[in-house]
Amino acid sequence: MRKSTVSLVIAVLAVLLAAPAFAAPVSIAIYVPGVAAGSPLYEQMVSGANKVAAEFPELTLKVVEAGFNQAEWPEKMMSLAATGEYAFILTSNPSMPAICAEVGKSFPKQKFICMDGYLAGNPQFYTLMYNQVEQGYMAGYLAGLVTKSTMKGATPELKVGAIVAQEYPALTKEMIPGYTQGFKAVDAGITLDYRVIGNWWDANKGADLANSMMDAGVDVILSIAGGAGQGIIKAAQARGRYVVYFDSNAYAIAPGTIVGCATLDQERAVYETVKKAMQGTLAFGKADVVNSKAGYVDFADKDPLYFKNVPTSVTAKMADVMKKFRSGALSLPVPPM
Ligand code: RBF
Repeated sequence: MRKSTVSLVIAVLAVLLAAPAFAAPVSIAIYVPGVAAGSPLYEQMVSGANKVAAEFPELTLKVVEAGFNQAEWPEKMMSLAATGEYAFILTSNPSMPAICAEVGKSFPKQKFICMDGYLAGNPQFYTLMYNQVEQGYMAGYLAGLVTKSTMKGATPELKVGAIVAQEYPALTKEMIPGYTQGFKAVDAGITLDYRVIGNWWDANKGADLANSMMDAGVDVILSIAGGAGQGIIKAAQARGRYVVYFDSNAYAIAPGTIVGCATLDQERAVYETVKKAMQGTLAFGKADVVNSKAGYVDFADKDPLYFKNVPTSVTAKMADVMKKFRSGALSLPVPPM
């Protein structure tokens, strides 16, 4: 072979070997504790991981929906880990680190990525938690402004609502105290009507609770209820009252009814985290907490369905608060969990 041919062959081989298509296959399981549809953080988890898969041809994703029976979650997680097929198991919600840690004892080589959860110092784990005191405050401040406003659906009573699916520490120690701090910052005389559905799927019960609150004069309701939130939104829509939504930008579901969305950028967090895992640079053992200054906790105020349906008397005051959150001039501590 001529020397030039040899160097050509070497060059071609080098390119082929470096090409990502030749990298060893990697599988990641996405364990959805519930169902993805209608649960904003789960939908964002799947879409964030899909974005990484689009960049890494060697990556295969398997989505497993564990359903609403929480008693079955540990066993379902156990069978997933037992396959030994997944380089990483990705999941999301504050109850998952404890469940995975138990399973992880039986499978010490299994790595877990738990979004929307917290567990520090376990080398099998990377976790990322959002500052939901800040998220709650944003929702509460908006709700406070709405209940005091001259908006068509605003009642004379200074009462705001919150309907939640289930109680857990991130909700009772972060979200609800943040929400309360937010509406109290508008007017200390505003009171909270707070109800618990008992599950993440019963839209009828969500609607019943919303109606009973509205009968009592509540004009704006924070919904943290996954799929059951659809019932809350429909009930508010039917009576011309308002909903503040959590986690995703959802104005389009009910324009004019959903008057604010306090968002988490879980899609970005998952994208960045899974990409690092693929590149071998994810810091296992670490537990990150991200806030609004870093852009992971935010309020969706650039959507025309917000600023066209909510009067400037409200949006202007909300904008002042958001300016402070985004610059870091206002930041709220997360209590120990
Ligand atoms: N959020 C959902 O949107 N859908 C769910 O099915 C759901 N299930 C949950 C189950 C448990 C045990 C816990 C602790 C949280 C769950 N979440 C669910 C809530 C979610 O993780 C997050 O806290 C809220 O969406 C507020 O950001």
